[in-house]
Amino acid sequence: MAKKAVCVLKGTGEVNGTVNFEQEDDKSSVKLSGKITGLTPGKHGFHVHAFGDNTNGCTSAGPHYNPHNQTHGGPTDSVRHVGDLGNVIADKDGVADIDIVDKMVTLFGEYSVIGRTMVIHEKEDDLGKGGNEESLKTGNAGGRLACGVIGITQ
Ligand SMILES: [Cu+2]
Ligand SMILES: [Zn+2]
Repeated sequence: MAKKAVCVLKGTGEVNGTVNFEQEDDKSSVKLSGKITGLTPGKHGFHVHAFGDNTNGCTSAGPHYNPHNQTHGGPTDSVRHVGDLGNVIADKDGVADIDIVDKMVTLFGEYSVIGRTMVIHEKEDDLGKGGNEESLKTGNAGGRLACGVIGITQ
């Protein structure tokens, strides 16, 4: 049976948004749709982080969700964190429309992202190609502008 989830992103500034997840079954890709507003124009790193904890804001979400202990990469790379969804692109008004299909993020089974946190970042994710150590951990995407816990919806 198909599963749906939703994530409402909020931060300390003006960035906020909603992301809807939909997945037919455990073998199909997940579809993410939605919108984030209040961004600076251009690319912004977008990831699932490990913990569904926002106690101290987005920092408490921990690192990128990485159950298979890989290095950071882009969404089309075979070596990547499960949570690595690359970048979303904000237009001149600071609005990013989200339209992502991903085959590693899942709403099913042991590695389900439900209960974990989505984070939208200050800067572009270099997808692990930045040539430094941090690139292979975070993609040098900088600060966490907004985040929210991924929850079950109907
Ligand atoms: Cu992130
Ligand atoms: Zn990563």
